[in-house]
Amino acid sequence: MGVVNVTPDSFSDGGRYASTETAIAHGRRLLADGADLLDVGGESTRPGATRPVVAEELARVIPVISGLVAAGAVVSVDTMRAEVAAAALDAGAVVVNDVSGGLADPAVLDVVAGAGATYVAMHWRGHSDRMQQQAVYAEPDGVAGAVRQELAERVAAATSAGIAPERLVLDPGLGFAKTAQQNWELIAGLDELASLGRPLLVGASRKSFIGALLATPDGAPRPVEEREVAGHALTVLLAQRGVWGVRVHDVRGTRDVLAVWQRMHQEQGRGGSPR
Ligand code: PMM
Repeated sequence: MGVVNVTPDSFSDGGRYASTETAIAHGRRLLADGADLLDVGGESTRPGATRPVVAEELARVIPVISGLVAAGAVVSVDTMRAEVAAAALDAGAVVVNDVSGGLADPAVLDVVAGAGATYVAMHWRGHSDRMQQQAVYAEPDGVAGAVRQELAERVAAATSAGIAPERLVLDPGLGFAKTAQQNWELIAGLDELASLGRPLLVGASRKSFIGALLATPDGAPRPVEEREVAGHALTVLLAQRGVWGVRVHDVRGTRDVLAVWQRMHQEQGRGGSPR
């Protein structure tokens, strides 16, 4: 899943593709680089971000979705709002990627169910202005146990709204109400989420826990645009764990590392043993 943020303020690429034209051109490049799915979003979820009004979010994403659908892309809309989800599906999107898993605007679930679309429910505890205060997970189950439990509740809400279970994808929500330490614990405990029986999507690309991992000795985080190699290493590990998808900014590099992984996987499947 390639990221097309049509926002002035996303932490990872804020402002670079904020106009319709630059966003479409960026999406087309990601498509040419081998993205299976393009995720178009008009609201930044960086910690402390202020939300755009609905009309602004619509004006950002709908023309970009139409343009990318016309270019042959399979498109998802990254939104927490029912009105935006409905307009995006009308414009040709086929997936709704809701970082709130239906908590911010429960009517999203009805829109997705009515359209028969695919739904990505991410683990979320609150809007960006207050999510870092919510990064508290009780022992003994810790972050993986709590995220599993809270995602199970979102699965129940989505299916009771009429979304078919086979149209549901789950996402641990790295960086959303989670400290760097909790993100790593969650990645290590991914099998616990897989036990919910739904495909998993993981968004780690360029996030601050990678910046913190690669910080200088005096603690300066690695700049956003220099986190890609570590992200690719994580993609290989996630592929090995059997995730359904990765949400990334650098589609070309991701395709490269997956080509290596897939080739070796195929060889091992044929009985070859890597030296
Ligand atoms: N992360 C961001 C935005 N949308 N959607 C899903 N499903 N999973 C994520 O981890 C996720 C998301 C924030 O990152 P960005 O600013 O780079 O888009």
